[in-house]
Amino acid sequence: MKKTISVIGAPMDLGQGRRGVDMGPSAIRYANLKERIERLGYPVKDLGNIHVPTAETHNIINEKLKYLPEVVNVNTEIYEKVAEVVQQGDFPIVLGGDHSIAIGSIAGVTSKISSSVGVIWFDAHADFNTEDTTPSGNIHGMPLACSVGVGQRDLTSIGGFSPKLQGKNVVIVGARSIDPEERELIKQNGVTCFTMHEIDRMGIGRVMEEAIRIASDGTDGIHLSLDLDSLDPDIAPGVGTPVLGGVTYREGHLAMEMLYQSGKVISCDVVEVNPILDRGNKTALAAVDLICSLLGKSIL
Ligand code: B3U
Ligand code: MN
Ligand code: MN
Repeated sequence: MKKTISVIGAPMDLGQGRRGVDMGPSAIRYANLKERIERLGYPVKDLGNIHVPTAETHNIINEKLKYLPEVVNVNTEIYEKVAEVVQQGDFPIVLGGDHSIAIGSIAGVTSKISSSVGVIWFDAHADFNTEDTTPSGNIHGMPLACSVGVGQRDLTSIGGFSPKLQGKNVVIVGARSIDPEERELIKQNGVTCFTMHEIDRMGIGRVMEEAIRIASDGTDGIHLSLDLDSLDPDIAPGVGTPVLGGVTYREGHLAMEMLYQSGKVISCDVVEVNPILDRGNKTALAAVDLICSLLGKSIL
C-alpha cells in the first residue's frame, strides 16, 4: 500500500511584495494535482487551506521583517497541520504561497522525526538572509536560515525548538542570485550550494547524486522544498522573482526522478507559483508534472 498524500494549501503572500502568489494553491489544484497523484496509485487527502490574513488589512511595523507577527501566526498553523500529517504516517505536500511557508512546514516535519532530517532546497535564490542582511525585508528570503536556527527568534523558534536542521545536511540546488552577506552565512553554517555553475559543469545527474548523499547522511529522510523559480523563466514564467538561466524542464524531471529512486523523500513544499504573472497556468502545470516525477511517474 502506498503512503497517503496529504495536500495542505498555504495561500501566503505576506512574505514578499507582489500580489497573486496567494492564488498558488488554487492554480496547482486546477492543474489536476489530486487526480494526477491518484493515477500513480496513491490515496490523496486534500486538507484545504490554512487561513492567511489579507495584506491590505494589516500594517508593516518592521521594514526589515515585513508582516512578522502575521507570518509567525500562519507558520505556527502550518507547523501544527504538517506535524499531524507526519504523525499519522502520511506524506505532506504543502502548496504555497511564498517560500516563507517552509518555516512552518519544516518545523512540522522535523518535530515528528526522531533523529534529524536533511533538506534539498531547489531555488534560484538561497533564502538565507536575516533581518540584518535582507535587502528587501521580505521574509520569503529568510526561511532556510531560520530552519538552521539563524535569524529572528519568533521565526526560528516556531514549534518551540531550534534549530530544525543541521547545515551539514542542507543542500541548495539551482541558485543563481545570492546576496553578498547571504553567501557568508551559507559558508559559516556549513550548507552545500550547487549553483547553476555546478549544474552546467557536473550535469544535474552528478549534482543530485551528491545532494542526495549529503542530505541523507545520518538523517531519517529528506524534505524537498521546491521553489518554482529554480526553473528557467521560459518554462516557469509565473513566479514573483524570475532569474534568467535556470534549470531546464528535463533537468528538473531527472532531479525529481532521482529523488524518487532514492526512496528518502518524506515531505515537500511547492512554492512561489503566481498565476497573475503566469501564462495559461504553465507554471502550475510544470509544478504538478514535477510532483508526479517526485512520486514515481516514469517515462516507460
Ligand atoms: N535575496 C533577495 C531576493 C529574493 C529571495 N527570494 C526571492 N527573492 N524569491 C531577498 O529579498 O532576500
Ligand atoms: Mn525561495
Ligand atoms: Mn526563489
